[in-house]
Amino acid sequence: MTSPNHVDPAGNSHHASEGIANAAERRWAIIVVLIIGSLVAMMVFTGVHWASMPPSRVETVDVKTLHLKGEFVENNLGTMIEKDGRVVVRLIAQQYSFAPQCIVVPAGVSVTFRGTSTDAIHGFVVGRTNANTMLIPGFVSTFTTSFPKTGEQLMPCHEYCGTGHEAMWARVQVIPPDEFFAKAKAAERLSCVQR
Ligand SMILES: [Cu+2]
Repeated sequence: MTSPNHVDPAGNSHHASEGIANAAERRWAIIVVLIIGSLVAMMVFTGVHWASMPPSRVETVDVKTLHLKGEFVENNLGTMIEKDGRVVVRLIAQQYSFAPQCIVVPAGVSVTFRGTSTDAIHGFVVGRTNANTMLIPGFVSTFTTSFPKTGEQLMPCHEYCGTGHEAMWARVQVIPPDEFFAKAKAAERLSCVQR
């Protein structure tokens, strides 16, 4: 049964409730504009401050011939010193391991990582450092960082890639730069030492 009072005898309450609704709508509109404004401000700040850009320069690589020719053949993986003196680590992720399984890098020196995947989307993070990227089949992921402290770090896959995902990890040995460059003189490719 409907209430007999649904029409206000004074005729004013309709206007009053409309006023309350308008005020609430205006309040929420202001809150939404403030949220959007702060998100845009954050985007502008991070874009300018960290010089982050849209990924317009996308490097691609042919998954089918990855192991046969080019940059990511087996004997080109690992840490190397390029002709221009840069320290470059090349690695491949596949279900469910990294190649190489152990990476050696010098402490306090810029190191460029270049990696890709042969199958699913993988990723890695090195210990508690900011070395962190995704590895996507067909694309080359690259970043440059440096490791201030020596020691061994775990490098787990951090993108769920299948049933063996939790067992997918490698190690990163950060060694003193003089030790690193002495090793580098003796060999083309640097491998981890058993400690
Ligand atoms: Cu993985």
